[in-house]
Amino acid sequence: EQYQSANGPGIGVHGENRVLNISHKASDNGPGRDFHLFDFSVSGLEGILTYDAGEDFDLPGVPYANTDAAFDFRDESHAAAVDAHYNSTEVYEYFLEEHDRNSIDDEGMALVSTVHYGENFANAFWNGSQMTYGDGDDEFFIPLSAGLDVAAHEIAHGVTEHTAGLVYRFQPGAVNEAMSDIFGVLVDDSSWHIGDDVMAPAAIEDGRFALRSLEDPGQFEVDEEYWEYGDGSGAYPSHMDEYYDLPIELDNGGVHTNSSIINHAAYHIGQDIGRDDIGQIVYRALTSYLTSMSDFDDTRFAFVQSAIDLYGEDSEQTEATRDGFDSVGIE
Ligand code: ASN
Ligand code: ZN
Repeated sequence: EQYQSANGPGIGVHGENRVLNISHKASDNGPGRDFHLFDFSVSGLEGILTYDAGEDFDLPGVPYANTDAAFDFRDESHAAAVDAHYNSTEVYEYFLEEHDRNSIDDEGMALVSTVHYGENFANAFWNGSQMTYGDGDDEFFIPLSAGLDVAAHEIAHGVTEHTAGLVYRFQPGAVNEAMSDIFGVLVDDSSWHIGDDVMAPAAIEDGRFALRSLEDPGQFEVDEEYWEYGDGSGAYPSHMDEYYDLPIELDNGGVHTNSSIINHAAYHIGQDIGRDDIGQIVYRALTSYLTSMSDFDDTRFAFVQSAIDLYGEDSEQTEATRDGFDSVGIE
């Protein structure tokens, strides 16, 4: 099938005006033709393709379509699709410009997203081949594609799968999660929080203005079911002293819980040397040193060795990396 590229305006979940790269089938050229959120404008990239699950669970669903090039206020449900499509481009550009990486596999594989996954589905995930976004439950989350950090987190899972291949359980799984959180914050503006654009008003009123914090993990609480496996505080851990000894049935052995310890080390390093340099160190660690079974100690080694490779043994970057891991009790 031949596609003809076009541009279309769109409005995001938070009302942002965006210009989208879209397309229509070359054979379908008359009025009322279907415009798809399919972007074939980037050379060397197979495409940025956004699909609609229509509140069902089939993936990828159908191409996200509209009979007008404008994905705007005339249909509010476009907003989640507009953001998924737009944010994929932003994350693609981050990896290309900062790390010379051409998409998830570094060979230009298509960035596929599906929106309107399930009904009131309050999560987003990478399923091994694509990103998937629920519309949120309005109690905790709004549509999850509204978060650039969420998109970066999910796409980074794809990058990790194609590089280190960290298994998704216990410490290697927590490192996997931390890689996604760290890239999540680095792609998205200047905050060190994950999910600050996708919380529902009710959650924000409750003080839950983000899902996780790399800066101060303990300001948020983990799932109550996990509390008895930690130090009793219920807080996300920021030090090995606060490690959650979770069984595999709970959060795959703490992948979203103990990840905060690595997250917090990265925050400390980033505070010392800046977001660009910590980004280079993390990317090199992920692509050159971490493997499927790397634990927290291996992660310290991978970060420190990457800092040495990039900046030298006696550099402030290497010193900051050692200090960052010291400060969370990974020594
Ligand atoms: N949003 C979660 C994540 O990407 C979904 C999951 O538990 N895999 O980590
Ligand atoms: Zn994740």
